[in-house]
Amino acid sequence: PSAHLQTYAQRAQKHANPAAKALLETIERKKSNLCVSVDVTKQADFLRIIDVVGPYICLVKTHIDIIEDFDPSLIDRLRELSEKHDFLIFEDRKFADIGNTVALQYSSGVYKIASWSHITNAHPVPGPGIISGLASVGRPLGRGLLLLAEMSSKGNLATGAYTAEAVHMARTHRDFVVGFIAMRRMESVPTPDASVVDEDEDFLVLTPGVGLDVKGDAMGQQYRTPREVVFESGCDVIIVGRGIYGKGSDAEVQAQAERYRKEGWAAYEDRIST
Ligand code: BMP
Repeated sequence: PSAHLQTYAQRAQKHANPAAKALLETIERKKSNLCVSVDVTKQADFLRIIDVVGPYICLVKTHIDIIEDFDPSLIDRLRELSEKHDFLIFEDRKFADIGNTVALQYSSGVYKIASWSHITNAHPVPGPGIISGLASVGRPLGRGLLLLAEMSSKGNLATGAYTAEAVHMARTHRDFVVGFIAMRRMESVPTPDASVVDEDEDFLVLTPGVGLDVKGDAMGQQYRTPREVVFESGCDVIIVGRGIYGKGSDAEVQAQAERYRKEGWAAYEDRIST
């Protein structure tokens, strides 16, 4: 059966990439396909929110470059939280340059992303060299890469032939590309070279633009519910930002994390039982 009709545990057993395998195992162990995106600008808020939502998530998504008071000890604290609460880390860096440049951006600079982020992502726009560059750094460390095959925002250009080329690039680099940022499953996307299609492919689909209470924001973001994303569209992980961390008190943030975890998991259980 197609990957999305198997359990996360079954998929974990077969997955060759260590980061993807660990994520699938974590999802199963915690019964959570929820990734919280913690888009705040102060270290203290960042760490407090992650400590509150930690028990309910499989993955935390960061934009490390928006932290104003960043210093390298933040990464140690983040790592401690990831061990305390048993979740993986996804730096949403959206690399988008030639291979040589992204290899440097991934390994070096202030953030040294490859040294702490299990998963990161890239726009396919530069072509396959971006994967080679990132893989040269990430593969020896057991990291995984997601390609942005689609986006959640209104009017985005990642559609049609662009999405198909992204899927093709992933299919020809399965040792490092573990999945997609996308709004639906990609198995049925036809690629320019049918010979690279593998009936057993298992790309993880992580999906932002998830919200239960509002349909969008003032800058083009569009939200769907966990049920639409996981049950109807077959995606694997829901990514929720403001719907969780934007709710004020710690108690409310915790309640929202539990609410999204429950919704996402129920949608998955219904999916695999149909
Ligand atoms: P929110 O749930 O608050 O709208 O946040 C969504 C998060 O997902 C943001 O961190 C954003 O950068 C990211 N994201 C997105 O919204 N749409 C995409 O297509 C790709 C993203 O990475």
